[in-house]
Order: sequence, then structure tokens, then C-alpha cells
Amino acid sequence: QILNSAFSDDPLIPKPPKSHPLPLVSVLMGSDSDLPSVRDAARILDQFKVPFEIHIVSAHRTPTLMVQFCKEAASRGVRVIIAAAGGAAHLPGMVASESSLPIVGIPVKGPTLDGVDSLHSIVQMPRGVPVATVGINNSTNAGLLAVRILGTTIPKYAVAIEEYRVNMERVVLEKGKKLDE
Ligand code: RP5
Repeated sequence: QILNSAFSDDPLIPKPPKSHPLPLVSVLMGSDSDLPSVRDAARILDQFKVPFEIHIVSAHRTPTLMVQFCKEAASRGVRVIIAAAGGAAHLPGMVASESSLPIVGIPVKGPTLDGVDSLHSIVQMPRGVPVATVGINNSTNAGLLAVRILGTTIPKYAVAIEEYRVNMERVVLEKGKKLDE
């Protein structure tokens, strides 16, 4: 069984949120250096009270762990996998090839090439192996998409997304009103 991955002891690298024992969503990242880019997805899942887990799983550095993770995820109750990677960002695509769950890919912006390398690596999947790719570093949308997918079968998440949308509209309209004053 997959347990929490060991994250770096480097005090400069933010600690990940704690994994839930019975997660509906798995958040994977290729490296602990991706953690800042997945934090907003974790915040959204937390906000919507979705049980989730978070692991480092690398398509290149820990391929055996990645395959094992994919084999076990659905039977552990996971419904959606969010996978973040940068550079030669093969993790989301490889997870999509090893699992039948819906995969949301987050292209991470690395120190070079502005994340376009990651975006192209994740979005240009061959027909038959889909990855729902969000914008570069847009892990907020990855979290929201995962909640929406859960909402198709778990009504409380659909209701919560509806409330989120209504609230977002209200906030934007209020901002517009303030501009007109
Ligand atoms: C990818 O390589 C990771 O997703 C990360 O974005 C990138 C660089 O990893 P590190 O060299 O920072 O560990 O696999």
C-alpha cells in the first residue's frame, strides 16, 4: 500500500498538508520542488472538505512506485487523480496510461522556458489517453475540476460548487459596482 512519501527536511521547502486515510482525490507531484505549485489545489480540496492525499511520485525517478500507485488507487476509493509536473512533465500522462481514473494535469512553471515546456508535455496526449490539463501553475482550477467531477456522483459536492459559483459572481459584480461609484 502507498503511504505518505517522505518530503524534504529542507526548512525552506513548505511542508505538505497531511494526507487523509480514505482519500477521494490523490494529488501527485513529480518532485518536492512542485509543492508550491500544488498548494492551491490542496487549499480548494480542504475548503470543500474533500478527503485527499498528497504524494511525491515521479514518472522518471520512481517509475515502479508510480505503476504501483496507479494499480491500487481506484480500489482504495480514489475517484480523481491530480498530477503536477514540470519540465519533461510526463507524470500526468503516464498516470493516465496506467489508471482508468480521471486525471487532471497541472503544468508546473520551472526555472526555464516559463512552464510552456510542462504545458506542452502534459496537454499533447495521444488520442485514447486523456489528461484534463489546467493552465500553467493553475492548481486552483485543478482542485475545482476534481470537486466538479466528484459532484457528478456525490450531490453535496455539486451543491458546494453551485454555491461557490454564485458567490464568485456576487463578488465580481460587487467589484464592478465599486468601480462605477
Ligand atoms: C519533474 O522535474 C518535477 O515535476 C519537477 O517539476 C521537475 C524538476 O524536479 P527537481 O529537479 O526540482 O526535483 O519531474
